[in-house]
Amino acid sequence: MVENILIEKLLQNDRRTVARAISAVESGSQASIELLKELYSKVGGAYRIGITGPPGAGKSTITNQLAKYYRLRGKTVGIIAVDPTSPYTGGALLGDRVRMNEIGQDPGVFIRSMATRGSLGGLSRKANDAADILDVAGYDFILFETVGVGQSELDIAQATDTTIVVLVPESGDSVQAMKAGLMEIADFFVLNKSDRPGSEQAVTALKTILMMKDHDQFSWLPSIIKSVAIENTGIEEIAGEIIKHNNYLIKAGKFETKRENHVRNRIKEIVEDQIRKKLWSDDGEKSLNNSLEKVVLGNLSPYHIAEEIIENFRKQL
Ligand SMILES: Nc1nc2c(ncn2[C@@H]2O[C@H](COP(=O)(O)OP(=O)(O)O)[C@@H](O)[C@H]2O)c(=O)[nH]1
Ligand SMILES: [Mg+2]
Repeated sequence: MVENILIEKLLQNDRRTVARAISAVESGSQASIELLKELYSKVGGAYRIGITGPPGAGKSTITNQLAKYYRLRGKTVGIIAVDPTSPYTGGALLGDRVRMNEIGQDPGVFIRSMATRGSLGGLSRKANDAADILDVAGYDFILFETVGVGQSELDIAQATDTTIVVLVPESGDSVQAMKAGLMEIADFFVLNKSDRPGSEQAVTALKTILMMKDHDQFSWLPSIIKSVAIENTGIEEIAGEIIKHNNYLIKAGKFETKRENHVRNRIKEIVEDQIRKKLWSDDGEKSLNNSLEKVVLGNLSPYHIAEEIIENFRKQL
């Protein structure tokens, strides 16, 4: 049983409790799993937005501006930055401390950075668990900033209600994005740094690629919004497009199915994580080491050993 007082404090958005709960879910402790189980009936109020794209495209700047935009309208914002180079440290945006401090010290904003390096998988589980904590604490919007490289980062950005892909006018950016799988996950695009030359050409190139995708009159066609995030230009349009996309999901009856799909993926991930953990516990590693000799001596193939390990694991269950 999880202490009621802890849940009470989370529901009241007690900052220290929220921070501690997020650290706990990051560790993946059994206690945190019990907490997440108990909280789940209260999850679902927050609108989740993924902001992804290549390094340096302006994701942090857009996240920052969008958070300020929502704050000015009385909404609260949780930010989960899954970006090793993300300049949110201690609630401050490096090189831009003043601006970030404004939102970093705002009690209506909660910023959490998550390390990607050195984390032994489970990144997407951790990000989603942390978002559940923020959701229960009552944040209206949860913004996930992730670099659009690497499968788990794409997974995180996609496991949201609306996914925004941020690109810049540099030639070939949209081709790179296509290769990185960003085209498939975008609900809409933001062409940031539109103060730079080539932004019109970049929009045209992007449109051409988008029109090549299968679509009919019922499809949601991702639009392209130009922004200059450092000047706060285009932020209102981004917020507007998020609402438009949300309305589309609801009208088309896709909102619930989208969330159901995310839950399905999450369950799979939890099951796989836990099986992997159990499988390669001390005993699993030991029996693998013992069996290796048989492969080295040439008696058995890796497939033989794998079958043996699976059979032993099955017996343990
Ligand atoms: N010229 C220009 N620079 C920008 C714009 N938006 C962000 N930047 C700058 O681009 C750099 C990278 O931005 P950041 O938000 O950290 O990118 P991220 O790596 O995608 O999170 C920073 O120096 C920003 O100040 C923009 O619209 N125009
Ligand atoms: Mg960043």
